[in-house]
Amino acid sequence: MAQWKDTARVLEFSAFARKGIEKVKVRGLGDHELPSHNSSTPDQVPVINLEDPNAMKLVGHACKTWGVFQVTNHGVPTNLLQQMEAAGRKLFALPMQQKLKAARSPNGVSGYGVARISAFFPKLMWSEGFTIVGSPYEHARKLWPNRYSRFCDVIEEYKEEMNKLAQKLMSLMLGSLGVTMEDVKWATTQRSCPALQLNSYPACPDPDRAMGLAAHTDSTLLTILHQNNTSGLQAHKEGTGWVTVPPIPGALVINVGDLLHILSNGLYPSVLHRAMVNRTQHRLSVAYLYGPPSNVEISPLSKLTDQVHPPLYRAVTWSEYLGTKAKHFNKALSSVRLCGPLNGFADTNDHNGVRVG
Ligand SMILES: O=C(O)CCC(=O)C(=O)O
Repeated sequence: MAQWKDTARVLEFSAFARKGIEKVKVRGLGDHELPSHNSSTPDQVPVINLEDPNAMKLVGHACKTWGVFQVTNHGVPTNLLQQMEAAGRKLFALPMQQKLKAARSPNGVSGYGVARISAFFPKLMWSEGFTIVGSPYEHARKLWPNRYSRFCDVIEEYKEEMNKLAQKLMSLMLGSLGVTMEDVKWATTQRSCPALQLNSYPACPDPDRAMGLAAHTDSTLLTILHQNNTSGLQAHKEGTGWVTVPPIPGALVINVGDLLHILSNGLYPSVLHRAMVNRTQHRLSVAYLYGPPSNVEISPLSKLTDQVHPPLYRAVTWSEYLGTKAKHFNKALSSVRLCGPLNGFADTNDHNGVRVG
C-alpha cells in the first residue's frame, strides 16, 4: 500500500513536470515557505582548504558557527566527482517506467522515489531521489539489466573515497573539541553503513512557487554533498536567515548532522538546509550520509561534559534515531533531549521557530 502511494506520487510528479506548473494546481510549498530573499547577505558559508595547517581550527569554528562549510583539497579525485555526476544524470534520464522498476519498497530505504521527507509535507516537492544503502547491484540490475556494472563500480569507488574523507573530517571535528579518534572507540574499530542519496531537481517553470527539498536536518554525524554547477542549496544561519551555498567546482559541502550535534553535546549544532529549484537548469546533488555503526550508542562525549555542562541528550543508536526521525521529523532531536538548556531558550535545533514542517 505504502509503495503504491509512493509510486503514485512519483507518477504524479512526472505528470506535473511534463505538463508544466501553469496547467496544474500549484503544489509547491505554502507562502510561508517560499524562499526568503535575505540570502543576499554578506555572510558566506566558510570554504576551508583541508591542506591548510589551520584546517582543524577552521573546521571547528565553522561547525560551531554555521554547521555547514565547503572543503577544497579534500583528496577526492575530480574525475570521480564527474563520473558520479554522470552516473546520476544517466539514472534520472531513464524513462519513468524504467526507474520505477527500482522503486523503494514500502518499508525499505534503498531505491527510487520521492524525497523521503515527503511524508511530513502535504505538498509534492520538485525532485526525485535514489537512495543506495549497501550494495547498488540489486537496483542497478533492474535499471540496466545488461549494463549495470559501470554504474556499480562508480558507486563503490565513490563510497570508498567518501568514507576516507568522512574519517578525516571526523578526526578534524573531534580534534577541534580536544577529542581524539581513539577516545571514540567505534570511530577507529568499526565500519558504519552509510547511505548515498542521489537527488535530481528538474528545471521548474515557476521556481518561486515550488520547493526542491523542504527544510530539514540530516540524521547523520556528517553529510558530504556534491552538487553540480546549478545553485539551489541553502543553509539556515541564526540571525542571518537562509544563505545560498554556491557551487564551487571541485569543492564538497559538509553538513553537521543531528548525531554530531548529540555527540558534541550541542556544541556543533546540526544545520537546517533546503534545496531550491531553478527555472532553466536541471540540478543534481549526491549526498553521502555518514553515521556510526548502527548498533553503537551515541551520547555526549564524556570529555565535553561535567557538572556545569551536563549531558543534554540521552544515548541513542543510529537506527533508533532514524526511527525517531521517521516519526517526529524536526522534533526528533528535542525528543531525545534530557534536560532543558541552561539559558532557558529553545534547543538550537528547534531553529528558533523557523518552519520546517
Ligand atoms: O540537493 C541538495 O543540495 C540537498 C540535498 C539534501 O539535503 C539531502 O539529500 O538530504
